[in-house]
Amino acid sequence: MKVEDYLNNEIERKGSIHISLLDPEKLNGEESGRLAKAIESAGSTAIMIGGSLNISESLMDEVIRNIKENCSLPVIIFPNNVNSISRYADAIWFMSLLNSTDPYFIIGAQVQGAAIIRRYSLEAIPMAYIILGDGGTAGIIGQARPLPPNKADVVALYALAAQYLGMRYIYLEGGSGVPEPIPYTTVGHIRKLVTAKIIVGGGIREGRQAEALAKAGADVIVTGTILEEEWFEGRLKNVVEGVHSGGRWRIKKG
Ligand code: 1GP
Repeated sequence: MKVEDYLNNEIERKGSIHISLLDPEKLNGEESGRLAKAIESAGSTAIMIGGSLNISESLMDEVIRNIKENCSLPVIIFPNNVNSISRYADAIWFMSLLNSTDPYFIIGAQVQGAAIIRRYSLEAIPMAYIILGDGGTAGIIGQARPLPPNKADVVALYALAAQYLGMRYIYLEGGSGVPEPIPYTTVGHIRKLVTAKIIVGGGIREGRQAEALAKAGADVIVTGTILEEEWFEGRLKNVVEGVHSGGRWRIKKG
């Protein structure tokens, strides 16, 4: 089954799903295998691989091969550039950083990456990437002009434009490791306007935050930084439970 169909089915079944993000720069092969097992047992639906700094294709290859040996979840590349494309992944977010000031991150890297994706027969899932607030390292590297997280009406128009351009997933990025996630009220406002799937990530550390974002309309919640803590398993489970509880609420509400 295609990864996009799998994600859509899981969203339909659970209301909202959780995806864990691993940054290859911070891992070696052995660690990534151990983390992948823990991620699967915590209830994540998929694993995303990517980071903003020091990524190479060989590093991506090594980490993805280890993950695939240790768990059965699909692996989706979350690219920062063309050097993130590995033949061993199941799919790649084919993403455009819509609020970048540099055309390279809107369409330039995509033109270069398209040939590689075709050569590796990777499934490309079209996704709009919109950076809000601080934006973390992704905002700096991607030359983003960050959108204020409380300006829901402006963010919503970016999301609507993305949907009209045919993007089926819209990622609202608050920035990895930021102190607070984006406001759930902003997610709720965008939910009313678009039917495309909404992904929310950046600064989510607690089940209650994940639950509020899912209830507001996030189809996918992504967390990465919590995996870097020594005893992360409890916190990860708590976040996944929050996502699924918010998802059940969405299904009930209809
Ligand atoms: C970063 O949104 C993701 O791209 C995850 O953020 O590392 O803060 O969980 P965290």
